[in-house]
Amino acid sequence: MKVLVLGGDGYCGWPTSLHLSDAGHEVVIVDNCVRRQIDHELATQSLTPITDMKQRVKAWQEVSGQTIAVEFGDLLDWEFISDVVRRHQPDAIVHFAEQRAAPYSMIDRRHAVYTQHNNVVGNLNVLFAIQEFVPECHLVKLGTMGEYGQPNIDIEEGYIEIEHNGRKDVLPYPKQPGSWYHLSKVHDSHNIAFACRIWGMRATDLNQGVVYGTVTPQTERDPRLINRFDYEEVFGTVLNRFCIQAAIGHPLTVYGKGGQIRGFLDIRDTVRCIELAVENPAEFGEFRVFNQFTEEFSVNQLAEMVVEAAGKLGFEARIDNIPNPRVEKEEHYYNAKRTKLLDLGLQPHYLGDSLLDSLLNIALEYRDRIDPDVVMPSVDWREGRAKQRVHKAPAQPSASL
Ligand code: NAD
Ligand code: USQ
Repeated sequence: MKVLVLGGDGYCGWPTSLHLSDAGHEVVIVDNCVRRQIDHELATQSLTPITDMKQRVKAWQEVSGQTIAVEFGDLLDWEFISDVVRRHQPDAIVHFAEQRAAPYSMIDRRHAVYTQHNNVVGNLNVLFAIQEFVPECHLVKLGTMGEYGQPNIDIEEGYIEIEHNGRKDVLPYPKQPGSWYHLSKVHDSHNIAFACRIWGMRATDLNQGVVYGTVTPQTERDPRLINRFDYEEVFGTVLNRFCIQAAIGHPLTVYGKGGQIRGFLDIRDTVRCIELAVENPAEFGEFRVFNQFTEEFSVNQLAEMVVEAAGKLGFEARIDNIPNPRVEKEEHYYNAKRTKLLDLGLQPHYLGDSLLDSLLNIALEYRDRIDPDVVMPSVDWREGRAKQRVHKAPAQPSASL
């Protein structure tokens, strides 16, 4: 199949591009590399030394014999994205290309507006490009488990049957997102569902949990193929952060009581889930929703697992419950369904000793690249304006912001 990977230079998009290419698909990466600019804005860098896009695809061609084409450009630019879709005529479009950090969206008004503008308008352009140039194309869109929030009932996969005043219907599951970023994903989901209803488009919304790890069988094949690993307070996700904190002797930063439960998955499962969704497309007119995670953990559980794994490797890690910079439930019920990807054949990598060891070893290998000044959280959900080291303007300022 011919697959466009929007956001193919990012943390999930790069290993997915390699995985799909390795599986025999013709891959075209579309990216404006804004994530690399945001590293400059935040005065930080990936823990792992990533090479630029040109070197990455050249290295892949050398080790695999496969070509990955690259289109540099912005999804907000209609002329660009419509031209790319028209020329390539993809069978599937995998859409990762959004601003994905909840804290980034909470820095101040400009970052909130940037996030929602980038994500919602970029996604709308993709929908219109499919409708105009490739109406049979299957859209595989990355959503997030955080769209649902943490309700006091079981979370279903996208839809829930409701009985009200003696009548029943199957309706979209209620959404209670926890940041301007997570809200942008809800808006995307509504727009995609509407496009499926009015145009007969086919789409899969993958409500992904928090991803950890960095290595896949393809990225291991050459140092130039290494994937990014975010660890700082804005883009670093919790388990990756705990591993680098342990590696530099920084207390593990559990926010608040640490009873926050989330769905998690290994980056190797991310790439496999995308492959499963691409190779088993939704029906025309169907807005299909999968919950994409493999295990649930509380933040406290993860911190304790890292302390234990570090101890086995011979170094001491300790936990510090710091004031929670976010507004979120710290003790709550959580039980989310996740059967549809398993039914399609997903065989999860569960978080065990060997996986934690390998995460800690990566953190130790690159510990000299860790800047301790960007570890503690400084973006506060209650503030609504920047008061910390984060720079004043989003990476791609626009006159309208
Ligand atoms: P990332 O920031 O590493 O990658 C996103 C890529 O998209 C970057 O390379 C960036 O340059 C590109 N991009 C952003 N806006 C663009 C635009 N307007 N035009 C062209 N390119 C643009 O993020 P990631 O961690 O790889 O996440 C990918 C997707 O998966 C996101 O949509 C995110 O919401 C979702 N997701 C991620 C996680 C996670 O834990 N990382 C979990 C759940 C869902
Ligand atoms: N947390 C800590 N300490 C830390 C960092 C985080 O206790 O040092 C807590 C947070 O308060 C939160 C939980 O860990 O309760 C998860 O935070 P996170 O930063 O790992 O993940 P989150 O902000 O939810 O966002 C990430 C990705 C986002 C994706 C989302 C999936 O950045 O793109 O959508 O995970 S989900 O959480 O299922 O919505």
